[in-house]
Amino acid sequence: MAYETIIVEVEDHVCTIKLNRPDALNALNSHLLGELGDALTDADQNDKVRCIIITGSTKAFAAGADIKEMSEKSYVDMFLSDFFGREGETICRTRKPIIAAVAGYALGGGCELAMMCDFIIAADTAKFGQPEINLGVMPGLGGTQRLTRFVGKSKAMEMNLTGRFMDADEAERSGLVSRVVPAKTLMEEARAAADKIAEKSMLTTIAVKEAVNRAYETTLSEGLLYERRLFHSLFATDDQKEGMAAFTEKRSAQFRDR
Ligand code: CO8
Repeated sequence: MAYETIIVEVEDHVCTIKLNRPDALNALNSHLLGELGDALTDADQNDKVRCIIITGSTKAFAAGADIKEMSEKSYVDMFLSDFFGREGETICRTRKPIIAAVAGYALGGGCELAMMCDFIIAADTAKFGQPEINLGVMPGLGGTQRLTRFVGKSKAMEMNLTGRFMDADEAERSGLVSRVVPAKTLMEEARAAADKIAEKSMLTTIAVKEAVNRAYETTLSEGLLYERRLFHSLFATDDQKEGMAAFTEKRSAQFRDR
């Protein structure tokens, strides 16, 4: 499909989606988020794709929701259109793993988009922030909720109340990103992680993603039970037999998603 605000490439088993509004530092407007949702839905339905990477440019992953698109909207416009509600849900409904490869600014909706992905690999140039307060608004896609779960109340509160940016090292120390890599190797590192994920059984990949995400939605005892039941269910699969046989026979497993 031809897109105007993103570039989508499927190579081997990895779908890379590059946000592409360079003149606006990849600001997220309705058109871009609509295209991103379509691309994620396609990737989820494409049997060839086993992992997805979302990235931006070297200067900006995304500098937030598009302020120019929002500035003249009224409360009624925002409420009746449920502004960005559906788009956010489409991203979070994606079943295949999504890696955010972040260089430069990930601000406002950009930081929130990165947090909707399954994990974030940051370039050493990355800067995260929720500067909405400077615009007389507040986050609307998870900046007060997901950020608090990632980095704890104190840092989330400070970032949201002051608009202070967090650099890549602080983001790694605080648990916002899984690791920091030199900017020039960002895509290589993200691709290597995606290739590793692509080797696994899709059955286990999706089960792991669902179980980790469940940790944010439920109590520990319910989460542990959910995890254990999923673990038990994997013994109904050929891939469990293959994975354990391959270990015993000292060879690589050949998973078939069955
Ligand atoms: N929206 C629209 N345009 C933008 C945005 C943005 N968020 N960010 C940058 N741009 C544009 C600039 O207007 C400029 O365009 P032009 O040349 O036509 O004036 C171009 O990108 C380059 O930007 P700068 O010249 O400002 O570049 P600098 O390197 O000087 O500064 C910054 C980079 C620091 C990133 C600066 O651009 C900036 O502060 N941007 C805004 C950051 C921000 O406030 N983000 C939060 C936006 S609000 C939000 O995300 C809410 C999300 C919740 C929505 C959910 C609803 C339910």
